[in-house]
Amino acid sequence: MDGGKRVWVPHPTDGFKLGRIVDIGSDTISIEPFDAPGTTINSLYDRTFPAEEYDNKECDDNCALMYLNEATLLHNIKIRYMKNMIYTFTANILIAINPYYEVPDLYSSNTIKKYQGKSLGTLPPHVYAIADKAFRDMKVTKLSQSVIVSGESGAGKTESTKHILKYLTESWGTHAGPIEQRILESNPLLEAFGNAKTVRNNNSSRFGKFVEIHFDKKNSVCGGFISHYLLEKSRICTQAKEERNYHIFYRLCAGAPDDIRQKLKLAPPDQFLYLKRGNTQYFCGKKTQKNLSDARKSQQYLKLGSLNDPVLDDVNDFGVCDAAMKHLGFGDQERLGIYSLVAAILHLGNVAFDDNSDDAKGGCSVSKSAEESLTMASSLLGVDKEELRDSLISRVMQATRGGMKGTAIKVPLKCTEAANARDALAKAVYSRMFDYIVDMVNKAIPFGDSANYIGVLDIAGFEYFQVNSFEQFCINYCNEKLQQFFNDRILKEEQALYEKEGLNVKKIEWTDNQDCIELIEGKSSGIFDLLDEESKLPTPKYDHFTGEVHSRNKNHFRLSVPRKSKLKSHRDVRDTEGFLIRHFAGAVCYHTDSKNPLIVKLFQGAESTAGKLNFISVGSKFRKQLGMLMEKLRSTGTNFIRCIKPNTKMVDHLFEGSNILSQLQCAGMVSVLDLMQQGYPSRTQFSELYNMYKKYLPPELSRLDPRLFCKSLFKALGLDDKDFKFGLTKVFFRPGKFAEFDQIMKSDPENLAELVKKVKKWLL
Ligand code: AD9
Ligand code: MG
Repeated sequence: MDGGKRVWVPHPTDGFKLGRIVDIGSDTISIEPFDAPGTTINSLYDRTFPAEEYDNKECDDNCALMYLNEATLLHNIKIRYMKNMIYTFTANILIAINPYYEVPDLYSSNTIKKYQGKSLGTLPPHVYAIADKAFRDMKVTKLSQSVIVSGESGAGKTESTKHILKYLTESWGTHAGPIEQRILESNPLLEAFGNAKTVRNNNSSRFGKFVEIHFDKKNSVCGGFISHYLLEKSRICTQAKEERNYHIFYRLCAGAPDDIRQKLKLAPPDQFLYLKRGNTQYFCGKKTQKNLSDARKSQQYLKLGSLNDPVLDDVNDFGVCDAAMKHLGFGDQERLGIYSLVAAILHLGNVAFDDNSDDAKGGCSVSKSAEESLTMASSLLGVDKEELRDSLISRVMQATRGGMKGTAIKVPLKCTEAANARDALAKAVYSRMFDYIVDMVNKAIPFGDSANYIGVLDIAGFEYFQVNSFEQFCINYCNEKLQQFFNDRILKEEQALYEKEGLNVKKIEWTDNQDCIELIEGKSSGIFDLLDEESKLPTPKYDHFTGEVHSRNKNHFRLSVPRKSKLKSHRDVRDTEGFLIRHFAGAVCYHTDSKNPLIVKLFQGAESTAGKLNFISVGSKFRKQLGMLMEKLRSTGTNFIRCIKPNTKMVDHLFEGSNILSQLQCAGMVSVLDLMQQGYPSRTQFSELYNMYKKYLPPELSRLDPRLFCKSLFKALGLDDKDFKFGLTKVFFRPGKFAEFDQIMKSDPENLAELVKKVKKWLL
């Protein structure tokens, strides 16, 4: 770091700002930013990064940069993004920025053809390049492959996943044969039931999925299979402000044919309580006062429910979803059955209760005005109306006498308890229906003689909100596991490769998150086990559970008491309202208080068998599912795609640097660069290098053995020994050095002739 040198310094919104060093202090460096001459910024040494020589130079692979650091990474993807190059490699990892518009010709059939059979790096970075690599690796190694697509909500995971599936099925299917068609058609169907409009994404997936495309011995598509994870259940009953329930509800209300509409007593969305918790007004268009009143006047309900997003067309989308179901073999009766359940949930949501204040027994009853809703709900669910009423307003308790089970007695419920019971029923019905639909889709996709598969994982990234509950806890736990897997595969394997090739590079450290995973899934004092233990107590309590989490994990680096409720004394653990976990991507406070009870969520997973409550917690189920998924991932070759959301406005060509930087940090990209900066990020097989350049050289030199050829070439070029290392099968370059070498090789013929002479001389 010398005076006058171009450097990047941290900037609150852009991420980094470019400037020139004007003074070097003992703790900080003073920089004069290029866009504000005459001013200076003081920056810490370890947050100031050397900049590339030219502002507008960009490269396909971040590893080819002269300086590998978070600032040059951010800058490289920025200039590429602004030129519509949304994909960039970092070695084999693909970074994909959501363009928020259709980039011309990016996904055409011609483009698909172009990428078939091409080695990574020979064509511009693309999601197809990763799909093709997975396919080629599967073919060569006979090992199943997975593609892990990650990123925050709206970053483009689901779109990337669809492009991979299309690439694979279009390239190696039987050309729009029934298998491929069904695999692709499962998307609109699952999205109708599992996606919703949120403030972050108009089509946000509220479940995770792992889609496998199976190939036979001849490497043709022969089947598919979908596993799904963690459907968000809270959305079925309430939505945050400006958010919607699952698409299917609005689509059914808006697009169902008249006979179905009458049979199911469907009404405009604003007549159903479950559909309007997040919204005050339903209409299309800008939210001006005039529009609001016009919408109310015209009573355009069928287009309603799309909030201020004119892109969503519920009428049309109902047709698309219905057609997808038909193609997947859902008959008229099956489809009607599913729509009936959807409508049943809507009517159930309108069942309101009144407290029986004058009744000595207490309890509540279904409001008079809600009788019709109860009738519709029970008839569509196919249960007796009185039985449904009973199950909502009372619960059955087994009395015990002297340790023996006595008779069952009915305990009346209060209004709020009855409403909870109603919501729990709605969620249980919906989530089971979702399971059923995925099962049906899997049955509809043939599954021939599979030799291997390529699986694509599209699962929510690390997230935190103002209030974080069990759903965020599970998602973030999953992301901890995936991060560890990423570290294992990329960082450990990189070092293992150096070792295998005998490079003698010193060990590089990275932050291991095993301790955080242990805190969550560890035996007996881990949070999941404590949750299960709590559920087995006669009267589980959220505050007792929270207290246990803290007292059983005292002084754990990853765990704290949320600041608001710092304990007055160490014995006073009961005061806590939750816990704070330091995840790899940031600290998140999970609430376990009564407004957002972890325990209540736990009991949603309770299954009643033979009169006995048998608690299979949502947590245990997810933990088991995730364990199986990790097992699968470990047994496959892996490819990573890191999706980046460019801005929170969801518009094209707007690069919010600081937000993007933190996404790159969360995705582990910065640690990868640190590793690469200390190591040898560019590498090629001797034979590949030889093939690449032999055409520039005369026959007597191209006859050499590839390793000798490379050695003599490097000597002749006078490359600095520090810039490269010869391994057993590959030559490795320090950051930026391969590009320099390539430039020399491809420079003018006179140079080359001179070079040939030198190589010959060196060989003699
Ligand atoms: V969530 O976690 O499910 O909320 P995703 O899946 O990461 O999220 P999604 O793929 O749904 O995001 O992308 C959000 C929107 O961005 C899409 O609906 C498109 O409008 C837009 N998008 C994403 N990728 C592309 C793309 N490659 N080209 C054009 C895109 N538009
Ligand atoms: Mg998605």
